[in-house]
Amino acid sequence: MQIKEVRGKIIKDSRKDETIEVTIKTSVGEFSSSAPNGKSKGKYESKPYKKTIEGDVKALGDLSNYFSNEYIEKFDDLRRVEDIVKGHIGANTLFALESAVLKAIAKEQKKEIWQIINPKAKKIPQLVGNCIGGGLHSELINDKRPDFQEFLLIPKPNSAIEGFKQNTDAKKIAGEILKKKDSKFKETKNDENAWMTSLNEREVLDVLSETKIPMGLDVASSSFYKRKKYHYKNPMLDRTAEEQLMYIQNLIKNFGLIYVEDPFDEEDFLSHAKLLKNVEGKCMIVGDDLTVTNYDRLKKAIEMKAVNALIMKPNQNGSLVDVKQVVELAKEHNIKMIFSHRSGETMENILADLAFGFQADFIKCGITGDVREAKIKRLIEIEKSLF
Ligand code: 2PG
Ligand code: MG
Repeated sequence: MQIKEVRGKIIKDSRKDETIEVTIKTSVGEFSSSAPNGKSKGKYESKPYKKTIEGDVKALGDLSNYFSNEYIEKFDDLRRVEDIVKGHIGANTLFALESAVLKAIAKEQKKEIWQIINPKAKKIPQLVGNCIGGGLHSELINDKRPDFQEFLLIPKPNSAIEGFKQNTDAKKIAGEILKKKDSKFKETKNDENAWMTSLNEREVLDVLSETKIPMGLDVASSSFYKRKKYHYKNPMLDRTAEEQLMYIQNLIKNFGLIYVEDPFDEEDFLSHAKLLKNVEGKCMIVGDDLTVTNYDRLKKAIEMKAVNALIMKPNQNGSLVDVKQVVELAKEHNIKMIFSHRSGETMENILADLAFGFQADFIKCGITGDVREAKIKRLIEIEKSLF
């Protein structure tokens, strides 16, 4: 397959922020892909654009003719695309470009995208669904919201289709309970289509417990960590790292949590390690802002025994070649992998192929809403094609 032309276009994501869509014209047709946008971003993520989104669109146009001599037929050939564009564009643009290239390779080979990554993939990742939200993704309701960003449901059914059903049913139930318990509840949804509430984190966990589905948290704690303290607003109190450790440990025990993402600030590998030591075997301690889909950050987290699970957000890095290396490192060290959406999403559904192709343990992509369901539906389609 040869790339004859590359162009970028500015589109809007689900939050109405600008993002990039890349289209390539190839010997086997035209293919487009778009990148999502984060809001609670890790400090160490790659920059989404070299300088500006307009600058990246222009750079793609300028480089458009440079691809025509390359013959691209397998995943590792993405390296040759990177030789041409790296240094000229940012992570969002690179991710969208490489995704479009994977679509073209799959088309030429009459295969699915996941087969280009691993034709022997078998295991369907388990769903992680954001049911109730707080933090940076949610508005204040009567001046209140939970300080934690995401309250997650992690059903353990035999199939993606059944997991999706369990999550959507449970989300409805959670909405009914919120209506009774939260006098300010207005049935509004946040950036990721999760319920918004004025309740605090323990009250929300009480609500979710009633669904009987295993629960998790994305604390996204870097977003409320300043001057060595975690500043809670609901209720108003500050916790030191030591107090945060005890608190999170108590929540894991009392609510039987099986998953906690970013419980400590993105610089604090040591507190993660202390927590993991105490809950190992019971709970996944998940790096997101801590590890930012970056090989060196994951290596450090492994050396310090800071995490036993890892968020993989391809656009935190940009390069799918690097993503593959991070996947291999995680597998080598038995680190569970969660491929994840961003809070600002598009209808792009390649996340499901990446999660399945790389044989992730989980896929985190919300529960309802068109941009979230696009990924789940693609996963269900893959599942059906296996039988
Ligand atoms: C997260 C993500 C997705 P954002 O923190 O895990 O839920 O949020 O895309 O805003 O970084
Ligand atoms: Mg996160």
